[in-house]
Amino acid sequence: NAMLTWQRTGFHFQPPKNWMNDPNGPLYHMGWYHLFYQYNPDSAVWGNITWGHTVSKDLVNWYHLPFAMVPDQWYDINGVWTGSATILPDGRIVMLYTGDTNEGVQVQNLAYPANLSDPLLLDWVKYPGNPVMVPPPGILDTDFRDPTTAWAGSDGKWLLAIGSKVNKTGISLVYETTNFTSFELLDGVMHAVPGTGMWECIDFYPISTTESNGLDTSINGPGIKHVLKASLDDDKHDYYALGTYDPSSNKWTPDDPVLDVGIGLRLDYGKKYYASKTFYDQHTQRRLLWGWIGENDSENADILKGWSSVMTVPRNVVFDKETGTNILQWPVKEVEKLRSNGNVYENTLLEPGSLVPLDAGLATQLDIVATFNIGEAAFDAIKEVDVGYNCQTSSGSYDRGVLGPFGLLVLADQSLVEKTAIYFYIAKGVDGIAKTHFCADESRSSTATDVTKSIYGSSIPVLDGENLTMRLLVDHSIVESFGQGGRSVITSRVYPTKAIYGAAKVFLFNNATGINVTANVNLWNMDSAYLDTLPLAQQ
Ligand code: DQQ
Repeated sequence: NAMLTWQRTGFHFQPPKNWMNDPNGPLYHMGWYHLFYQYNPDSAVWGNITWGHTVSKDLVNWYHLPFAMVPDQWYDINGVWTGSATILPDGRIVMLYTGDTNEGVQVQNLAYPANLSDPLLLDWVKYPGNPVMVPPPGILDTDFRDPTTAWAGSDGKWLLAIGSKVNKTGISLVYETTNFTSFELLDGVMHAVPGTGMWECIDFYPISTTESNGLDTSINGPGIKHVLKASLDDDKHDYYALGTYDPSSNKWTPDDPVLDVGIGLRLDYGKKYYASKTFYDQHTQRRLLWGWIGENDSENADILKGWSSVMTVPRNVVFDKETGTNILQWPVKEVEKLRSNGNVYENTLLEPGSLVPLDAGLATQLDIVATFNIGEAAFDAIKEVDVGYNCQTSSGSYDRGVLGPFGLLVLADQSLVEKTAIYFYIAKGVDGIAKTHFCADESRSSTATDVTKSIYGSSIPVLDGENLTMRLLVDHSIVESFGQGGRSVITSRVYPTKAIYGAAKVFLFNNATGINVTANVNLWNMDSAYLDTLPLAQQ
């Protein structure tokens, strides 16, 4: 079926077939980036969880390797679940992961490469003394999972966090170890947020408030904040907050309690973005982020097409020095080498109600950067409008507001029966202060009926004098959209039936009634990345 085949991506990582979920244990070793992932070898739905393994030299082209770990021990026979890597100062690699035991208990296990001098890290040894951590008193057997990368504490001790919950309060437990075989639970919790439920896949790392390089997970001190991220099992979204970590009390405190973990900022406002994980790339001094993007189609469709889920393009994470309130996420610069046939559109005037086609050639794999300038006089004249605007409850790109929506339509067919809209929408308070929203409208992305189609997004910080700008990575059934340099990100999964192959088009649109918008666009076709087995010559 051509339509289903078309949905496979050209430059987003996917296994050759079957089910994938969380990214696991990302690391850089001897010239190779390693990514492990939750994988079902037998079908396109979750189960039999095994660690898939892939490597890349450039974060763009990926080689599929044999499984790193399979469920074959009593302590992981029901699944080799999510884990993280720690690289010790002497170069050893420690992998801690959750095992679902023969009795359905969640325990933490240790594994390590059999041969550290193998750049591909093909063989993994499970520590014979596993498990190394079992659920502590007061924690349910099914609420204890996903160890983080460890960071160095005092006196040669290592610390790591594990997500859990007590009643409906999401918590982060911290364990201490010297040898990664015996662990001690520290008193209290590093952080807890009532009402957020089970915290899966905690991610915890330092971020520099002054420099643009990433930091090794063990770094702390002046000019550093700590990001705490949890994946909320109850609502299946990833939330993060910026805060301060005090190792002496083992407490992390959010900068702003209103923007605490699970109630404040989302890592990605897409419907499907979950279980993300960063690692410190010591090779290029970057903090790189992977996220798992599930499907919005039906399980039947997944079985028919034989696969489910893709990974985001890896994103570089830095502190947003301009706002001071959020991180910035941006596709790693390596993906730009896939750009070809660049096209520039300068000062395209978009009057109210206008629609302008962009000549994008084969528009199924694209990188688009678009900047929008607003006619200032008209904008200033408008005092109060759409104060209560909210992407989720709006009619999306079809709205005709005074100051929005305007943006891009991608994966659109010529007659616009199908289209995915990424747009800005500006609201203004009585005080005349603008609040900008960055939204994705999938509601008309497909004529298929077994597909969830939503409108979502968030408000996005826009500083005085800034233009509105968005970058879109379009890749068949996925669109990653970065607003204002990555202050807010929205990943969409869409399933066009008409706007596929040569029929896929791109348009600029302005449905605002009260303003002219001038757009500047850079658009590139994206070549496909290599996503296959490792050629013999490379081994
Ligand atoms: N996926 C894993 C768990 C984790 C969940 C199991 C998050 O370890 O909590 O596949 O998606």
